[in-house]
Amino acid sequence: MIVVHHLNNSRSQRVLWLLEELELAYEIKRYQRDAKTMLAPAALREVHPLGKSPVLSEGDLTLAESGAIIEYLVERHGRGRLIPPAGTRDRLRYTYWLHFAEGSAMPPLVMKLVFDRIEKGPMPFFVRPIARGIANRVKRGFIEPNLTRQLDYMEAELGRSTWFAGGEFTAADIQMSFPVEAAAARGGLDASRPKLMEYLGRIHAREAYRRALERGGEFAILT
Ligand SMILES: N[C@@H](CCC(=O)N[C@@H](CS)C(=O)NCC(=O)O)C(=O)O
Repeated sequence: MIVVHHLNNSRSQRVLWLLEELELAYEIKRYQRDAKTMLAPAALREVHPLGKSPVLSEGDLTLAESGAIIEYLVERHGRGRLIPPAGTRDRLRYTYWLHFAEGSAMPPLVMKLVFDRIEKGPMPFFVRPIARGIANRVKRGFIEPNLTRQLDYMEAELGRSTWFAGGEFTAADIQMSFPVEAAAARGGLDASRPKLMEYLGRIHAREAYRRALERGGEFAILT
């Protein structure tokens, strides 16, 4: 049996969604973030040494990293669904976006979250101007220009095709959904980039996406 080690409000929502798209049977083992730190509980480290979500287990296999999990599920259980045919340009685009999501899109979004917290979080009054000054410089000089370039790029790519890897919905769209949702939540994505906003609308309208939300429970973008 496939078991998803599912942290509330997390990337493991994507794995539930893929499993729903593939209509596979699975169980959910739930973990709750610490209300103060928002970190995963220690129990998740008993499943995988890094204690991050998602983790998938099936028989004697334990697999972490959402991209690896998605590749595994599509290859092992997909029966050719949600992946462009091998050897095509769309297949290469599929691989590209599958990696881009966590390798390039997420890092500046996570950095934004961290530096927003430094800027706004509680701290001794005498440190505040220095901490805020540093956070501000990093955000303006590095994080925001990168986010803008990435959003412009993704917007242009969705001008080329309906989905990231071509005319058909693929598992790369499931992987890309998290950075696009995160960009809408805190990365400056708004109606000024209509292709990305329409893309989000198309994702939210999918039956399997809704079923995954029902099974997974609360879902808001945190990290
Ligand atoms: N690149 C990893 C990132 C995993 C990750 O950072 N997961 C977050 C949830 S979205 C997490 O477990 N956060 C809780 C913590 O760090 O304690 C993936 O795509 O699986």
